[in-house]
Amino acid sequence: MTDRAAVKAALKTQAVETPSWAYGNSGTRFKVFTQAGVPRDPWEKLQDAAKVHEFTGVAPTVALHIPWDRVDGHDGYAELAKYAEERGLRLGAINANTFQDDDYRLGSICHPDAAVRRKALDHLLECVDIMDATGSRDLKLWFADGTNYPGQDDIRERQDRLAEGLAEVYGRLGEGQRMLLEYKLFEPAFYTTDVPDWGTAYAHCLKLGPKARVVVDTGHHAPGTNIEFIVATLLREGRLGGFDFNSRFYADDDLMVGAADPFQLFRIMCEVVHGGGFTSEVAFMLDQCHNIEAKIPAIIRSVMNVQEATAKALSVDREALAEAQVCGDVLGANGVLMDAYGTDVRPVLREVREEMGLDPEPLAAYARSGWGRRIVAERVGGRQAGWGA
Ligand code: AOS
Ligand code: ZN
Ligand code: ZN
Repeated sequence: MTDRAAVKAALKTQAVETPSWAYGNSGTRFKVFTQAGVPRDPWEKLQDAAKVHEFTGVAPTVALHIPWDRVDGHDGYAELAKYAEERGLRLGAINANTFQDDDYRLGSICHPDAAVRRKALDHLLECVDIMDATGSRDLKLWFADGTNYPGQDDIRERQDRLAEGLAEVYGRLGEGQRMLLEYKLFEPAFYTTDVPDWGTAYAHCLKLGPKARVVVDTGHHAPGTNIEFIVATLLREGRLGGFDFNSRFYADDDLMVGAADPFQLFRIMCEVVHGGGFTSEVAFMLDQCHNIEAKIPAIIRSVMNVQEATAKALSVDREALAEAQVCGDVLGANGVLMDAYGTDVRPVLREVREEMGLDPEPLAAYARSGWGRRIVAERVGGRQAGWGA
């Protein structure tokens, strides 16, 4: 049997990092459906993120994206960090962007032109400078680098350029800072992606050193991939840096995590809990684009979905499971896991929220707060909220 008090205690330690870009307008390459009241700058993004944390109690950090969240110089980022702290938040991972400049048409740190590689590396080094100012632990690197046609570039030489660039940035990391390397099977490159899978990311991290870890974005695999196997293996090797949680039906859809396949999310969290990954060493980040749904409630829903999968994973009767596994009791072992998955954990999560001094129903509480109406009135009404509001 599992200890209810222990499950609740663990749930109270949970921390889910929300991404700044999930609060703003975003969409697909076909259309961005803009929404009234979305943040106009990083300061307003933090105002909205503070609401997610206020009503969930487990979303204390916000990932930034450079240049989307660029502010003026070192002092500006220190001001942003202070603004976050005044709202009960901390700034989280710094996400680099080497995929939107025209110069990056043929890649960034894997580009055949050394001058373009230099430009990309200088941006990555700037992101580490920003981490110094914000106190962030993690530099998150996702490279759109790749090729669209056989013969376009040398696959091996691109790996050499990647290794050389990562090594330079790794050497810049300060005490307590980490590099999180994120892989993605395809998109926007369609023939080769220079960091396409967990094996490539893992191999580069091994060469770099202990500060380099892998990020598992749950939308970045071929359909049917056993993601929990990757999670178990990276945890076992001490190289799981974190997650970019979202869900997908077909590709990197960036939908609300748990919305497409809650059973897969449960299986992933089972390996996290079983592998000792339910600690601050693993960053539980969201990476989502809420194109048609209201943003703040969608992020609250995502956080709640991660909590529910975690609560179910914590409810697995590990003794009974191990016993059944050792005996080769296939149905018995599967039954133990399915019993946990079938457990309605909403009551225990309501208790946890009440014990944390929160409303047991975050979405209803947020709706009653009127924040959604207020930001439309304030931000659409033209008052430049900006920082210090
Ligand atoms: C892109 O598909 C990746 O998921 C990135 O992690 C993410 O979208 C990006 O970091 C946002 O800047
Ligand atoms: Zn991602
Ligand atoms: Zn993605």
